[in-house]
Formats: sequence, structure tokens, C-alpha cells
Amino acid sequence: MATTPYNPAEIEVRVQQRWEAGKAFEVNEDPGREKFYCLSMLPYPSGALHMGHVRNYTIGDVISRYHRMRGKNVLQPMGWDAFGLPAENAAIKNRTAPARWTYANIEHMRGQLKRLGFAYDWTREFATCSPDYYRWEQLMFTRLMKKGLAYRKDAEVNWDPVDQTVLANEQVVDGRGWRSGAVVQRKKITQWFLKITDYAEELLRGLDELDGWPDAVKTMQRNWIGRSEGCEFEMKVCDADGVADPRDLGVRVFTTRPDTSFGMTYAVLAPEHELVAQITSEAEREAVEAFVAQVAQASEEDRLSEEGGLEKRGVFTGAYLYNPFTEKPVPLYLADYVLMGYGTGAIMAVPGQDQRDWDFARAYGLPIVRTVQPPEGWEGEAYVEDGPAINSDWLNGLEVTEAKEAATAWLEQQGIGERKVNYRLRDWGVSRQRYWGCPIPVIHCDTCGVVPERKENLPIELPKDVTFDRPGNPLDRHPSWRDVPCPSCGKPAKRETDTMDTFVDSSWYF
Ligand code: ANZ
Ligand code: ZN
Repeated sequence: MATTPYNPAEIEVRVQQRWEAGKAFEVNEDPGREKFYCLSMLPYPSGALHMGHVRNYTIGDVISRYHRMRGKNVLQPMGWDAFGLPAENAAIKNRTAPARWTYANIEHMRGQLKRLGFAYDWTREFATCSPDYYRWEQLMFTRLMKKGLAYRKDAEVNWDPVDQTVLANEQVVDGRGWRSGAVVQRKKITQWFLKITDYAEELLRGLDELDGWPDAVKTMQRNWIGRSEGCEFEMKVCDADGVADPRDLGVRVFTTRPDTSFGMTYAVLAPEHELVAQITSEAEREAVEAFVAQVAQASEEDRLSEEGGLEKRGVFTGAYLYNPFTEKPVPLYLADYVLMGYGTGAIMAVPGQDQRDWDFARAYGLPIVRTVQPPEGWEGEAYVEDGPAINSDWLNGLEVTEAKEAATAWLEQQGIGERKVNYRLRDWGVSRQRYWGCPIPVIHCDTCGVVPERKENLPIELPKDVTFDRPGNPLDRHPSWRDVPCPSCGKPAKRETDTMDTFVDSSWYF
């Protein structure tokens, strides 16, 4: 039997030409046929395909071809997730425009995808860096803004004090700026956020309706959203004898364990808490300021690490909070393990039932009072499981669930607290202080404030005449792009120079 050797260079080229000539994979609407849409995550035009691309796009292609063979009208498009930092880095290195680098890569990678023979409808190809695409993203942004779902607040960035510029995490190498070598600082600037936390509950409920997803993935999503039921209540600032501060200051704490309140032996503010300066006593001020400065230098990773990346984990403020349950004062500390971005940025600490509090109490010589009875023979440290309440006056004997309910009801009755649901999920910071991204279509006017661009002026295109000979965002120093009339009053105003995170581009192309 004669065998024909398989010669891809000859056979595949011939077949692919036939597909192209016959528009084999172009699709038009056809109400008479069942539809099938197959979209694989679009590639980033890095320069060349890698084996991960081949694997991934082969899977989508097999599914598409299967459904096409079953007679369905199959749409399998392809495009490019094309904004992002590597284009800017290449621009700096090769002295070429980010757009040129990006489109040259797309050209090359498109050729590779075609040679692999994937059944794409190439007439529908698009790139997220093209104004035809990002005009819609800008329109969505202005609409989110009008609904209060895109808003501004201060957030930390990596700041290079020598280059005077914001750095992406990738540009910080061993705590130093990749170009200047200077020690990177944390700095607060005003940035744009999308209010995804408004949808936390909806996202959580949506997970229950997801069929065919692995439980591990759903659990990961649930933990990411991190729904947490507890209560928030206020404690008055006082002195060591429990005498209320004459300024009538109060601190709100969030706890999931109000049942353990009788075991609160100290309380903690996040070092960034707004009350720190006011409540700190003169005797402790120097130590407190040194601690706050030290924490400001540390990364979140260091702060949350078990060992504590810092020399010192906390400091006494000289102030006390009045525990309404025991009617006694507890010392108020600052500690790195309490984060400003969660709950109220302040906690009641219960070493008997919380391991982090236990470790801290041990290190700082603070008292430990158990308020849940551990099982007999218990030799561990903090006891976090269920059991009857002890050392808790009128809560004694109640199981955790009942005791929580009773303590919460009491706080509500007293008018000092209420039930509260918190989420780990944060609002999404979408501002990037970079050129190669979708411009945020907003104008800053001295008279009108922050104004969304008018629909008829969209898209706000990136200027092409920019240089990367200096560090930082070229949009900030472009001579004319920034200066525009205010869409509302017409007076001279300035464009926003932040662009959007590339994950915004890839959040809606489906
Ligand atoms: C007292 C207490 C006693 C707590 C106890 C726990 C156990 P989740 O489940 O993640 O919501 N907490 C609150 N705000 C915090 C912040 N900004 N930074 C660090 N820790 C914070 O955890 C809620 C618990 O984490 C809260 O309940 C509080 O400690 C702490 F036996 O209050 B708990
Ligand atoms: Zn104006």
C-alpha cells in the first residue's frame, strides 16, 4: 500500500487558501439556524504565540468545528487585548511608538494563528487599543460616572522619588524603582474606582446559579467576595480611670464576635486611622509617629505576613476606650495587623478567642480573659471554636450563636451599635498613570469640578505624538492634548490623564 507523506507546508497552505477564498468561517445572521458563539480569551500581542496559546485556541476551535458540523451557525471571532505596560516598555527600549510595536506584533501573531488553521471569522477582528473599540468603553465610563458607580478617592501608589513618577508593581524591583534605583515610597493620590461592592450580594447569589463550574472555583470566588456578618458599635475614648475624653470622641469597631466582648482586653486602630493624631497622648506621640511612619513604608504583604515583616507590630497610644460591657477602660493600641480598608479600621481585641490578638497580647504583656469555655484538657492558645460563654456576666452559659444574638440585641437597645454585613471585596481601582491605555473621558474644570466628556466628543483618542525620553506619563506633559474647554461651561479646563486598567478593556468584549 502506498502512503502519501503528510506535507503540512504544501497541504495546509492549499486548504487554508481554499477556506479563505470560500469565506468558510465568515458568519451572517440566519434566523433559521441555531446559533453558537465561541469566544476564547483574546491574546495579548506580546510578539509571538506560545504553546499556551496553541493549546487554548485549539480547544475553542475543536468545540466550534464540532458545532458547525452539527449544523449550527457558529460565530468564533478573534481579537487582541492590546493595551498595557509591555508596549510602553518596548517603546522606551526600542524608541518606537507603543502603537507601532503593538500593531507589528498583531500582524505577526495573526499570521501564526492563520497558519494554525483556526476557524475564525477574521472579518470581525478587532483590537482593544483601537478607538472604534474603546469609544464604547468611554461611553460606559461616563454612564457609570453619572450613576455614581465610577468615582474618585485617594489610594496608594508606588512613587519613585527620583523619577517623580508612579510605578507599576512590575517596575518595582526589590523595593527600588527599575530605572532610578531609588527606594520606592508609598504615596496617596486621587484615583478612579468602579463601585463593584454595590454588587457583592448579587455576585454571591449568581454563584449559586452557575452550573457546571468546579466547586473549588466557586469557593474561591465566595472567599474573594468574603461576606461577613457581625456588628458595628461605638466605644468612647477615655483615660486610664475611665473618665470620658472632654472632646467626646468615639471609635467604631466591627466585630463578628460580639459575644466575646467581655474578653476585650485592649483595642486597636489601624495606623492610618483618622483619629490617631487626636487621641495620642503627648507622652506617646514620638513613638506613635515613628510607628506610623514605619508602617507607611511597609507593603501590605509585609503587614499581613504571619511573622510580621516589621520590627515592631504595634504601639500604645496613651488613650483608652470604654468597654460598655465590662464598664472598664481598655488600652488603645495601633497595630500593623489592623487594616484601614476593612470594616471601620478599628477592632476590639479578644486574645482569648482570636489568635492574632493572642500573639499580640503575649508580645505586649496584655491580659487574656477567656470568654468561651474550651473543651476539657485544652492546652492550645486562642480558642476559636464553639462552647458556652464564661466570664461574661449576663451572657454566661449561652452558646456562641445565642450569645452573639443577645450581645447584638443589647448593643442595639443601648443605641450604641447595630448589625452589619461586611465584604472583603473592594471597589476596583481602575486608574493607571500610564499612556498606553484607554483614556478616562473626564475633564477637570476649576468651576464645574469633574465633568464627563460629552457623548458626541467620544472617542477621546490617545495622541500619537508622544515621547518616552523621560519617565512618567507622557499625557501629563503633552502640550495641547491636555488643554480643552470644559464641556459644561466652556472655560479652559484640563483632561484627565489617567488611563484605564487593561482589565477594563477585557471585561466587556464578550
Ligand atoms: C473581636 C473578635 C473576637 C474578632 C474573636 C474575631 C474573633 P472577618 O471574618 O474577616 O470579617 N477585624 C475587623 N476589622 C479588621 C481590620 N480592619 N483589620 C484587621 N482585622 C479586623 O473578620 C472580622 C474580625 O476581624 C472582627 O471580629 C475583628 O476581630 C477583626 F474571638 O472582633 B473580631
Ligand atoms: Zn466648567
